[in-house]
Amino acid sequence: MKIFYSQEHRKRQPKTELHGGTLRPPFECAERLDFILAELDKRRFGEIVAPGSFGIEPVTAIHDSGFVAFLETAWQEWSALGYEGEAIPTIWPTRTMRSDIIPEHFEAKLGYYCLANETSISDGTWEAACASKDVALSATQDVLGGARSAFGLCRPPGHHAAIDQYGGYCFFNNAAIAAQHARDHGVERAAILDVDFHHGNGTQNIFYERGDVLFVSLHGDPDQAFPHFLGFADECGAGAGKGCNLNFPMPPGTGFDAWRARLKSAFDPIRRFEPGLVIVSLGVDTFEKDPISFFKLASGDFTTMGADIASLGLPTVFLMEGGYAVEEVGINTVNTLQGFAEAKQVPYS
Ligand code: SP5
Ligand code: ZN
Repeated sequence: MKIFYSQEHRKRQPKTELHGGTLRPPFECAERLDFILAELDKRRFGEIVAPGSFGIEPVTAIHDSGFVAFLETAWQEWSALGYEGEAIPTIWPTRTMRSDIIPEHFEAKLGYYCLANETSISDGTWEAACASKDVALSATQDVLGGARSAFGLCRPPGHHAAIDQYGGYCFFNNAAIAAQHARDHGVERAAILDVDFHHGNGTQNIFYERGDVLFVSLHGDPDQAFPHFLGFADECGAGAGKGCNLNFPMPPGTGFDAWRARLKSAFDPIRRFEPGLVIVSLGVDTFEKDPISFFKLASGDFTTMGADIASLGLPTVFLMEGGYAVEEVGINTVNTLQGFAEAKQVPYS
């Protein structure tokens, strides 16, 4: 399996995350990828490949162009305001105010385009986000070219990024950009299977009214977990997308047996959809020692998960999302990939 990876992610090294009322070093840090690379190297698993350059068009195919333009200059505009810290909004167009005006003032724009303010914008964020979508697109291109699977080692992650909003450590929705790329290159239907602990609100938002991309997400019950305001079981898609959005929220303490039963119950709908490929939003924050999550998966469970995903018999693009138990992120991620790669290949029928 090819592993697509770019050093560019290191350009994003934010210092602050708003957590529990204090600013702390972000859970989503560059070190996460160092542990994944070290584990790949230790097991001699996969071949590291640099991504190609796909330009901005695949991004604007998914995201709002005003949002993309905002991100491109956000750090410079923030810096020009003369503040000491990183860019974090303090005001939003919430329910009691107007959201129909795109503001001129940068502090208002920050609130307009941000959905969760744990995520600060720092120098290099744009460059890292651009490299991350190129990693996702390169992995997808590899599978479109005939590879059984590929891994896009994306950072920053993507599944919380909506059509015109960033947050939850995400700026561009890498999985959505990848799915659209597949659609534009001959794949009639694509499935996105989101196994990150958090609901993929951005991906759901992007494809909610589309019948050509199936979105399936297993996650912590939004009543109890971030992103709190989306990801409930009754969100099934709308219009042409009716029936193409499947949410499986689960309560605190959920272990692998219960989680796996939900995963398997998603396989029939995925097979019936007859996708040309499946994109896995691979977050390993379902791990029992994850510092911000509440599922109880053990490291060995990720191997089984990978093998289960292989049993779908579909061309598969894995894209990195979350996972914050930094020292185990490598083991859990590579267990998933290796579980997939070593599973007995069952032809899709
Ligand atoms: C890609 C991804 O996994 N993003 C996750 C973003 C989560 N951000 C805020 C989490 C707030 C968590 N509060 C948990 C308290 C645990 N004691
Ligand atoms: Zn997550």
